[in-house]
Parts: sequence; structure tokens; C-alpha cells
Amino acid sequence: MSGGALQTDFMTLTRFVLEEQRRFPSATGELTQLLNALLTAIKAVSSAVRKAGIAKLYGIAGSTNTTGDEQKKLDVLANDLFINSLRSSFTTCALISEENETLIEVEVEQRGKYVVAFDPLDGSSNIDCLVSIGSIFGIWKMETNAAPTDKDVLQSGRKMIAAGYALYGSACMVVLSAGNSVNGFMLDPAIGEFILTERNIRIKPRGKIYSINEGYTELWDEEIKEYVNAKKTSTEGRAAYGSRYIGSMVADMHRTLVYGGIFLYPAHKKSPKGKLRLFYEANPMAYIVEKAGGMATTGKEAILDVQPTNIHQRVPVIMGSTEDVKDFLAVVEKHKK
Ligand code: P6P
Repeated sequence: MSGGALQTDFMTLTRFVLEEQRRFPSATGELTQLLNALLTAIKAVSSAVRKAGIAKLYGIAGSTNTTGDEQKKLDVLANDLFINSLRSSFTTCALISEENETLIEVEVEQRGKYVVAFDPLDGSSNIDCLVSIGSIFGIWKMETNAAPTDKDVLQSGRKMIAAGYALYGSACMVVLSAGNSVNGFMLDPAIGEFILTERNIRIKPRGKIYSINEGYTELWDEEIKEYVNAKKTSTEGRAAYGSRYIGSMVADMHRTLVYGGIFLYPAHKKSPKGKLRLFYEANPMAYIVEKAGGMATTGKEAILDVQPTNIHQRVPVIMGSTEDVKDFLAVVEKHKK
């Protein structure tokens, strides 16, 4: 039929995950149930973000979170949406949120086997000026649905069974991997479903864009200065890289996934461990990048191999196209000598 005819056979995110999960005999459908709960929260956040100006949801909530960031009204709203949706899905036993100091336990009668770490609204400093923001999530599966202790949840990103993010930009898109390929699903507001639009996303082996906040240049270690200068300098047969920095990790990382290149939020003199959080920013993004064929490192080890010591710990983040990350690691190696 001609273009524009009504679709009658949508590949929705739910259907895609169901079909993918059925390849695992042990699959119980619980992960699909969990992801549906996540999608409900994401749709509600997307709706709130789009009408924030009208609903007077801009501005600060008058409180601060674990990071010490002033919480925006939308931060608090998004956090409540994620917690309530996940708790009532009967699939989770504990939640880790950027907005909550301590581990969020799920009541025994609602408990399942999954632990979800999430940043409900990442990049909230950009909310009031309409720059793209996002939600980030990582999912681990416990052996039992007993109430996990902090120690139980302190698992490396290598143990995640799924991860992804939602981008609230010119459209609302969810990028997800449930252990195999990375796929992009665009929200069709007309039917409230996430439709598969980018199958098997692969990151280019080398890009042409570097992404870092150059306002911190004087605070950087020497290897970062040397690496960034090298990206700014054309060499035989290779033009200087372009610079792009949005200040919302989800937006900067989605561009890096789609166009290739490298995103860096390194440690610096004022943030000796880096700024970004391991559980709900670095790990999920590293999972997606690695599943899409890229690399994600702290500069010392793969981000997914970091053995966590607390649920809000920070790590340096360098991730993106493999060749660009390998260039960085070569500079680090050189500085060791
Ligand atoms: P800076 C947003 O606050 C965030 O957590 C990430 O989304 C983003 O990559 C980073 O911080 C931006 O930090 O110091 O460059 O403003």
C-alpha cells in the first residue's frame, strides 16, 4: 500500500523483547513486565517534560539530591514516576536512584528478582532552556527475591542483564539492549507505543567528533590535555575533529552512538573521581556502547569491570568509537612511562 497507510503490524518494544526473550527457555516474561513498567514511567516523564512550561513544572523544587544538585520539580516528579511504576510491577526487589540517598527496598508482597538503577531525569540543568534531557537505567537479576542488602546490589556492570536510556529530544526515543543487539524505539504519541525504528545500532569504529566540557581545561590531567589537543589538530590524511558538547549525557551519548566519536567526562582537580555516577550513568551507557561495538573505559579499566563500593560512586568516563578510545588509552600508556 502507498506510504502513509496505517500500520497494522507494529514492531513495538514489548513485542520485540518478548520475541527476543522467547529464545531463552528460562525466560518467564518478568523482564518484559519490568520493561513495560519502565516504559510507562518514561511516557509519563516525556509528557511532563513537554508540558512543563505550561504546567509550571520548571524551576527548582527547593530540595537537593545525593549529588547535592538542586532538585528541579521535574526531577522529583520523574523520580516518583519511576519508583511507583517499578515497585508496582512485581518484578523488582530493590531500586537505586540518583535522587535517593539509600537503597529503595520493595515491600515483600510486591517483590521480584530484579534490581534497577536509574537516573530518572539526567541533565536537569538543561530543563528550563528546552535542551534535550533523558532517563538512564541499568538492570541486574538477583538469585532470589529476598530483600537485597547494599552488598548484594554492589555488582559490576558486567553482571547487568539489560540497560538503556530514554531521550526526550525532538522526539522521545528509547535505546535498549537486553543482552544482544542495541535497538532504538521511537514513541508514537498517537498510539502511546515505542516502535522499532533503529534495528541493531552499531557505533562507527572511528568518528569525527569529540565531546568534553572544555571549561575545565585548566583542571585536566596532562593526558587529557594532550588527547584533546590531538583531536583538534589535523594530521596527514585526517581533518581535525569537530567539538560538540550538550551537557546532557544522554544527548551527548546518543549523538556519539549514532554519529561515532568520543565522549569524555574525565576526573579533574576539582572532581578527582570524575562527576558521573557508576550505577545509573556510566554503567548503562557503557553497556549500550559495548553492545554496539564501541569501548567504555575509566582510563584504568573497562567501566563495566569496575567493582562498586557504594551505590552513588563516581567514575571517570571515556567512551565511544573503539579507535578513538584506543587513541586515548595510548596517550595514557605513554604518560605512564
Ligand atoms: P558539566 C548533567 O548534570 C550531568 O549529570 C550529565 O548529564 C552531563 O554529561 C554532565 O552532568 C554535565 O556536567 O560539569 O559539564 O555541566
